[in-house]
Amino acid sequence: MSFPKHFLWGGATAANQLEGGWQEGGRGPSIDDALPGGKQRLNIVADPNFDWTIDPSKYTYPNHEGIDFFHHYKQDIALFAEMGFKCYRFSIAWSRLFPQGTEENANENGLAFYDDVIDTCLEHHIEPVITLSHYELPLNLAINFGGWKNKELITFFKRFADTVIERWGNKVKYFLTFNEINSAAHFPVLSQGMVGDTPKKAVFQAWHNQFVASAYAVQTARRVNPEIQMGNMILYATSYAYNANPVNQLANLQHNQDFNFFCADVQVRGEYPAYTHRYLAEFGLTEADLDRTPEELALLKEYHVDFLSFSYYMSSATEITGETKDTVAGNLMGGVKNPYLKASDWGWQIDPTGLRIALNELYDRYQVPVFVVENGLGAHDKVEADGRIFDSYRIDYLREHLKAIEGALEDGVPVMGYTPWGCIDLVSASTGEMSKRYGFIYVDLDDEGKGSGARSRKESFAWYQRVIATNGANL
Ligand code: BGP
Repeated sequence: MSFPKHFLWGGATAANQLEGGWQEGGRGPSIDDALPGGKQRLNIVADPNFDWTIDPSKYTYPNHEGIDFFHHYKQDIALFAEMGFKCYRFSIAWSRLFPQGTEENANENGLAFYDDVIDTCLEHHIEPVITLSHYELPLNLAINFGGWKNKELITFFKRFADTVIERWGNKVKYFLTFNEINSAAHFPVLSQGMVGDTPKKAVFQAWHNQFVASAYAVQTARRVNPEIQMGNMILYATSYAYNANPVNQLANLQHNQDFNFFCADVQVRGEYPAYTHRYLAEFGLTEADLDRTPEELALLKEYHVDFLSFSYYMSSATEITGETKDTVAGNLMGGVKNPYLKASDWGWQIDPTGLRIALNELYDRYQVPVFVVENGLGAHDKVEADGRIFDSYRIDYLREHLKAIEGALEDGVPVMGYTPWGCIDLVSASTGEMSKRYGFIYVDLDDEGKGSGARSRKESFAWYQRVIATNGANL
């Protein structure tokens, strides 16, 4: 079966990882500006002494400088158009519109920037797909409000989301509320703005507050323009039981409930799943430990999302019986090593078949359209003496994952589109490195921010251009 006629081919980025211009146009600092780059980046999750003060003099490249999209967006969007993008997924930096997160009115300079980004997309017939919040809470809301565990953030987010949807909801049809909302199970710092040894109770409360905030955004979209399609966004890593031992099968089922499904169950179905009490109990908590009002629960029920979007990079395996000690070095979610899979240079296990399984599992469970809004291979690219970049490994990775999507379409899953991650090289979320590259477009910057910043087309650029031009017939 071929890809549907209006399949949304495109690419995905996030403001904090590419925009730069971090002190321009009245933008305030976000949590990402204060995070260290390099290997220690996510270790701060467990560091109770992490010094999270607003001190721009100590910010190190590259989190806040990105690839300077702020000054190159016209050129970059033109390159996306040259590849034939039908859509472009990007995020709005909350602190560009509300520098401290608490202001009553949005910053006009920030609005003007996104006016132009959106109009530039539309001039190129590229449909914007906007992520409202992608790992860049205004720093003030983390330091002085304690991040998402604080219910006041619902009000601040509502103001931000209302501003975005009211301003652009007649030009933009697709919005996602929170990027990889479930990733807080592992990294509450990025998606919930909470550092130190975060108690699980805070993570669950923060999730609840984000669910409510997300439902408010859906409510606003319904009011502004009924044509708008609202999506949630989860990190999905297909998970297998390591073997046929029923104990491992049960552990895997519960892992899937807790990690892959919990947030989506609330955001798509509109209510907490039956296993919530079991999940909470794993951490010594009960449902009474959460502050959830009847009005909030009614809001979740009424304003659930229209479609489900997810990132897919890897699969994992569950084994609790101690039959193997082989863990996967670097796999983002840990787990044991799957002997049937190879891994990327960062240890992420590559599994295209797992994407077909993911699409089926998600559609079977939710019965709403699904959108693959991130996928890709982080790799070290080599620039040849003549400036060319041969990234056949990236083409192979993407081709196999597209075949998996084709398979899922054959299975009857309504897949809306495909936006590979980091369609232009940008800063890595987990490591803060520039040298972990995903793009079709190379950006001449290294891990210290040295380089010309010039853009060039990799081998994969022409490949993806052909894929889109043939609507996936020629992979
Ligand atoms: C997802 C995030 C992105 C992104 C991507 C690749 O988890 O939504 O922001 O960066 O993963 O991860 P990394 O940059 O760590 O390689």
